[in-house]
Amino acid sequence: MNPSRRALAEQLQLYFICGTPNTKDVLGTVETALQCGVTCFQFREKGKEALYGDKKEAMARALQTLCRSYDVPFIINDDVALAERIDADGVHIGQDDTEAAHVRARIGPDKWLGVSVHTLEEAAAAIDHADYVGIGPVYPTKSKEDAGAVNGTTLIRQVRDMYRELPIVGIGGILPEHVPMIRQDGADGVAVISAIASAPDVAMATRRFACL
Ligand code: 3NM
Repeated sequence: MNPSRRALAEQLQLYFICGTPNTKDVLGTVETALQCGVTCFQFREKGKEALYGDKKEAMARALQTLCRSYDVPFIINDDVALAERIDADGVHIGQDDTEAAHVRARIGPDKWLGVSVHTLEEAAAAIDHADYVGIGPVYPTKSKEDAGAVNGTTLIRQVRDMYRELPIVGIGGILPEHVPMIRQDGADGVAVISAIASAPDVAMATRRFACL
């Protein structure tokens, strides 16, 4: 694997995703998670109680400042304009969001672009533009209303077999005990919302992932 891809893959080991709909205290939750070993963070502000406009931007900036102080990449879900405005480290998009080629053209070669894929065809379409792909849902999830069919680690294995150097994160319903198998089947890391954001003890939950 080339060095920059290797570095990116290592940075994806424990990828925490969170927004205001996922916890009452986003800033406190994210700071604790950063202290306890999160290696990448995505601000995903989606759902009924999501912030918009100035409030969303203020929250993004506060989270970005936190991530910077822990030297952890700060990625924004879907909102390319916000990512550009605040100079985020990258953008993550799903299949229903703006097309990967278009986002890459906007953000340039130096920012990270992550794409969620749910089939081999989607993976094949993403690889020309994406720095990494998120593959899921590995297990059932309550955090994404329109999540597709659960595919376990089958698709991760297939994508890894076809694209040896592509950084991959597994996503969807992942708990610490799942991590060894997901890695063994080809993912570089795991992306997690509820197992950290909804944990009664965020520090302990994050450490359980981080020590794997
Ligand atoms: N994307 P949790 S599953 C944001 O399959 C997201 O692409 C998915 O949250 C996909 O860790 C998912 O709480 C939700 O299950 C992940």
